[in-house]
Amino acid sequence: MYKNKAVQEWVEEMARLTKPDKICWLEGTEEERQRLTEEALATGELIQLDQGKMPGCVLHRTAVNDVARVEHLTFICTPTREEAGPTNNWMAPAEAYSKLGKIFDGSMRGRVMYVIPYLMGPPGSSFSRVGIELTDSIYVVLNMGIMTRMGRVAMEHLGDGDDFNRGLHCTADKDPDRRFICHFPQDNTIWSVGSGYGGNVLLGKKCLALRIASYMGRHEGWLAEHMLIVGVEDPEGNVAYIAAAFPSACGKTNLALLRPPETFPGYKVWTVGDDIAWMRIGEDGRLWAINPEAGIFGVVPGTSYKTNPNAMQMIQKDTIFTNVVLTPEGTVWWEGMDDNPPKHGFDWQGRPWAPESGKPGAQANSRFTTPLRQVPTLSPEWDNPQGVPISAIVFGGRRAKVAPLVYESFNWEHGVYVGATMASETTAAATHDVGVVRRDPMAMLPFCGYNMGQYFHHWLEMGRRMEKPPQIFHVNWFRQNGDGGYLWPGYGENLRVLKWIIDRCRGKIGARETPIGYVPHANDFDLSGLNLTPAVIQELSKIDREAWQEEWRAQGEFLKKFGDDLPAELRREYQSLGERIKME
Ligand code: GTP
Ligand code: SPV
Ligand code: MN
Repeated sequence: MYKNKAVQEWVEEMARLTKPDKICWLEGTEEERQRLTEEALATGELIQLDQGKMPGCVLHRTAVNDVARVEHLTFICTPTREEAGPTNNWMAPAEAYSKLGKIFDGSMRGRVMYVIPYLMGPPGSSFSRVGIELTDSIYVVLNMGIMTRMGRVAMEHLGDGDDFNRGLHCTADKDPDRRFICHFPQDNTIWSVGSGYGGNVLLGKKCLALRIASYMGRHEGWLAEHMLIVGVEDPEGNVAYIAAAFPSACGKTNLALLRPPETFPGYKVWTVGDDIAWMRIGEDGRLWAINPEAGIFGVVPGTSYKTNPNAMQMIQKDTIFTNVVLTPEGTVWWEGMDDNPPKHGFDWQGRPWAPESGKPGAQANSRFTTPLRQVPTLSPEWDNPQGVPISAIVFGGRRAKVAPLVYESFNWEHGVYVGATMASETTAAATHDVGVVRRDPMAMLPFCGYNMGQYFHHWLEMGRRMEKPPQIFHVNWFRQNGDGGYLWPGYGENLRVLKWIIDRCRGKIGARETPIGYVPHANDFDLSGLNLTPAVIQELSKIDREAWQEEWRAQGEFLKKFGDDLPAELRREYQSLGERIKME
């Protein structure tokens, strides 16, 4: 149906391998979406929710052993191990094609192969990239239809060229022993088999827009980052854009959809993106960013009218829920939604469930998929082909201790060091132990498609090429008191921190110099209307020298991994930090 020869030939080749009964080319129309939804409802792949209360909403349950990204089964397949670097799993391309080829062989027998053309980024933008994903899963098709610009629009962007990502996915038997997510950056190719979950299978997202795109960015002089993009408008109408990298399930969607507290009249927050930013240097010497996605694949637990009213509003219609509780009324529920769980219902596995059981009803990494156009705070600039100019880059993570609420780096090189050494407690977004502190440079540890030492070089180089680089900050919403409670109220109140960051970028206020960076003067930080005791404020902003010496040693251990690939600038930053935090 589409005339592009390169696409046709590749689809035929993949069909010879996977041997589907039928090939279905997708156009991205509403009629097509409805037809596929009905098919999936008929087979039980989707469950319809109450269409009066939640029009267009459906529920999907994944296999019990298939609920998150699988970092240990994710590979970068470059000709040499060196190119993948010390933080990635590596497999030689020939070995990967042969190993996965055997699993793919005949894997779509009796099934339909859907051909999903999709565009990452606004049509006509020089930022944008085309991918074609082949899959046997309607759940994947419907999610890609929300998360990307899918169908004819992508083929039109591609024209008769052959510059498209070749993505092959088959759900197969979901056997974790035969599950692999392989990336071939040199071939602009992704092969994913044995999973039906999120980041493993929606190939436009982590696989293309981060792993493959970061490799492209390195060669073409731009950045593909695990960052939200948000605009903050002050009462005078000035908008400043911030890009922020937090690891998975550490608050990007929430910050991107932030609703200002009542004590901030006149402030508006504009959502551009909640997970991924592609950034280029503009002719004006500034950094410009687009969101390549068209939807939100958001963490469900903890989402409520209190924490994230914008998200609650937008997921009442045309949303796919994955692994949440089904109530007897045909609606959904999850831990942290409200204090009124249904008396009984069905848990994420479809088993009868009651809150008294004491067991969670929703999976810890349950998700919603919603089109960006339903975001109440969507920025009018969200699909501007030029992107938006970034004033500040913010790194952050979950740290019960050590990292203060906010600090600013001394300059770009120091900021790159802060990003390269950032750490966070692990979450349920990937299959591994939860709550363990690990280094996660720029929140890209699981997503950098090449040698991370070279990635640090690339960041430093981008800084040198910019006349007006963004200022770089670090935040931590998750510092805890002795009882495991959070010291900082978070969510909407995070605007107070963003305001300080923007005031710093505009040169409106000074700051106090500490060994780790600049921190707010008490008078410059608006805490009006917050019920925080001076002791809590002090604890939130405390920089404990002993804890920081330990932190510095841990950073040094981590940086050793990169050997000669570690840039000299970061070695110097490490030494200077060591000097600054020495006890008198
Ligand atoms: P990914 O989609 O996995 O990349 O996650 P994300 O970075 O977008 O995280 P998200 O905003 O979905 O938040 C993850 C979890 O952290 C949710 O349970 C949120 O309720 C919680 N969270 C987000 N922001 C805050 C905050 O400021 N304070 C506290 N205490 N929790 C937060
Ligand atoms: C993340 O884990 O960072 C996500 C969810 O955004 S997934 O799409 O599964 O990667
Ligand atoms: Mn993410």
